[in-house]
Amino acid sequence: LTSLSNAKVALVGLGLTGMSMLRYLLEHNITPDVFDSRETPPINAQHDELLAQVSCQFGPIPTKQFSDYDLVLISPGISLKEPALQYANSIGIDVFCDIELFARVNTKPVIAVTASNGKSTVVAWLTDFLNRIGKKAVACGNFGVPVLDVIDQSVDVFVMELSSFQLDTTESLVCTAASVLNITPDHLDRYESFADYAASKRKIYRHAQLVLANADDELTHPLQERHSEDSTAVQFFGLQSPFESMMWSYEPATGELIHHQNVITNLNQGQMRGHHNGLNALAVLALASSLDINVEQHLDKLHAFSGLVHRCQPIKEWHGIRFIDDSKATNVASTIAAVSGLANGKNIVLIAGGDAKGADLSELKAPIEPHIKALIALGKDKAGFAQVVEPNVLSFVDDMSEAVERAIEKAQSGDIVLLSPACASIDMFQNYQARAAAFIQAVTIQTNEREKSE
Ligand code: UMA
Ligand code: ADP
Repeated sequence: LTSLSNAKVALVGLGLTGMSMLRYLLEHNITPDVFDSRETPPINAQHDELLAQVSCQFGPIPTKQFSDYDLVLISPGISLKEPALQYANSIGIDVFCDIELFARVNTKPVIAVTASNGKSTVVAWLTDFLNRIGKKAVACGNFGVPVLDVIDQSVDVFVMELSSFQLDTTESLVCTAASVLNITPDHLDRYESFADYAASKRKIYRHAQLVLANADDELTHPLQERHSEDSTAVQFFGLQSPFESMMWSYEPATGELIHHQNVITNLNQGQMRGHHNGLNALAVLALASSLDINVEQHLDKLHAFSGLVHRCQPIKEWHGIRFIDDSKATNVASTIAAVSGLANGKNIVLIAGGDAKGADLSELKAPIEPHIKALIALGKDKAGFAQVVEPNVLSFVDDMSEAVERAIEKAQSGDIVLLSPACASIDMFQNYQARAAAFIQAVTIQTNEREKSE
């Protein structure tokens, strides 16, 4: 950081990441100028004191704004396509995010995880597992804990969730182990192509001592992005398959978790369900092993994890109908995982929709249609669900309360009412937690009212 003490630094974004960068820079006697492209960014009163120490400029950022800066530190929510950032890049000004700043300063072990789906689950599960073993692990990054907020903590290992937005401007992160769990279309509104999005994810492997890739998903395999071919170990996890170098595998028919050829435990001994969680469990074991832990001695601790809220979480059972909150399913692949993991014949009443972020919703059709009794669509891109099911199975609604009302009408004992939107929530709600809260509230109120009137 000493190299920055005389530098002219701009900081863009006033969210969680922006405020963590600002706090960190001020603590190190670096005073940036602060920008946010919104006219009135949401400012939390607790940050007034920090913001009083810097010059702030809000609203559209002029293209040449950063011409005389040495460094532009950006938040992940702002696109690199923003003209002012494109221009700064084009004239050779450094533009990077908090993860790169962390990488240049950090000296402690890091395990880094990215994916289209399962990042938070694996990060939380691995952190839980390591802590139960007695290692001090801290989950951070896209997980909701900016890395500069925890960088000075005394830890054995940082377990870092990284988004493609963060990886776009991260060059020098050294990791004990790094994994891309899977890659399916997401965030296509921010990338030129799916290939660009995938390449951004694989940047996580650049300086990893151990690369963990998904045997069944070629896009996760390390390619030319790997720098130090010589010293990097590569392991694979995936479904049982004859893939030669696969070390960790999952047998969906039985739930067995296998290391090399040996069954070491069974997913069903714990509380996590669904094939996707079999794969997530393998990733936890493989990544923990990179810390020289003999995971086979601690399998009871793997099974102690009960999952994160809003990921296929049971809410209520009423008249034999199970209500499940999977509000965190913000893309097509996560909804496919939820429906195929939970379905039993044609018993799913699905509530879906929101901002599809440019995704092709018709890709839901083949995997989910056989399981869908009724699909209730809401939100900005609800019309896209006409490509998923036949018109007699589809209803359009305006809000979550109406969606739940319609779902209760359609469901019978033995069915599941599943909120798994395949879309972001931002068009109707503050975030996916608020969307879940609206679902849970509607389910609670409407089932209680029906109960009373019976
Ligand atoms: N924004 C502007 N103008 C600006 C700066 C931001 O319009 O100048 C908008 C963005 O478009 C976005 C919002 O402000 O809609 C928030 O952006 P931000 O970068 O300030 O977000 P933070 O509050 O710093 O939160 C970010 C991650 N959010 C995003 O990448 C959008 C959080 O991940 C992460 O937990 C946090 O940093 C700490 O690392 C959330 C997320 O949705 C959970 N991530 C995406 C995902 O998982 O799919 C990538
Ligand atoms: P992320 O942090 O990548 O968004 P989460 O762990 O929060 O991932 O899970 C998001 C959604 O994806 C949830 O709906 C969850 O049920 C589903 N999911 C979790 N793990 C996987 C996986 N390995 N493959 C596909 N879907 C998954």
